[in-house]
Amino acid sequence: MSQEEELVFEESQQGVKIVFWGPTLAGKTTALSLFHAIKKKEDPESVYNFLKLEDKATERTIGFDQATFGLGTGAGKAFKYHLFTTPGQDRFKSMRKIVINGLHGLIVVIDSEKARWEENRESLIELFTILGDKLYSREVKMAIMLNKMDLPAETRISAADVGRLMIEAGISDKLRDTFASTFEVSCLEALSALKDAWTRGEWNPKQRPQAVQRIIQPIQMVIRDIIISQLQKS
Ligand SMILES: Nc1nc2c(ncn2[C@@H]2O[C@H](COP(=O)(O)OP(=O)(O)OP(=O)(O)O)[C@@H](O)[C@H]2O)c(=O)[nH]1
Ligand SMILES: [Mg+2]
Repeated sequence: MSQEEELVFEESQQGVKIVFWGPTLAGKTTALSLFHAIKKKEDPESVYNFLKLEDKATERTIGFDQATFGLGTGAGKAFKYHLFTTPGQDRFKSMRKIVINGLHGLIVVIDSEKARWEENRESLIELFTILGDKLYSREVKMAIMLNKMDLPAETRISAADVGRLMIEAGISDKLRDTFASTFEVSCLEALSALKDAWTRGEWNPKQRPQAVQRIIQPIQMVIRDIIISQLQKS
């Protein structure tokens, strides 16, 4: 990490931290970029920074992506939350361990493409190796994003298959049923809906296109769950 990255990283350890986890090419950076673009459009004052560290040739994350947002109004936006993505490629295992450290929330991104079953399984095994029983403790607020639902049905898995994936990774299916809801999403469709609406000059935060809303929902749910749990503690 460069000095600047280390500084960003250290500062973000002080706020609420939510991490996107999943295999390479699952869509973590795309999901965070979408969330960032929407916040910037709807409430630019709530957006603090967005750092993307990717290999320009392959567009894969080579460090982590990090975006900071504020909640509330005016000076009250002092409550900050930081969204991170982990780099999914094999060679960044140690970086993933650093990024996930101290998290309050987790968005598990699963690539719905059938051919990526093994990568999804390995990514879940690694997550469980790092977090252990913390995964079930409700201490970490969690949502599962099953991405790329735009793929033809015969080439992708559905939310119903996520339980089997969990079990094959040695994680209890309870994680899906009790601890974290599964959201079927398509970042690609969300991106296209966003572009269409912006080209037409139409945007109403209360009536976001469905595909966009599906991306926002799990992230907002995790943020809300963290805030509720912090309020209950104080
Ligand atoms: N078909 C389809 N492709 C998608 C979708 N979301 C992302 N992609 C594509 O998948 C590729 C990888 O997306 P990224 O967001 O960079 O993946 P990542 O999980 O951040 O990957 P790493 O940084 O390597 O861990 C890109 O080419 C995206 O355009 C989706 O919903 N559907
Ligand atoms: Mg990435």
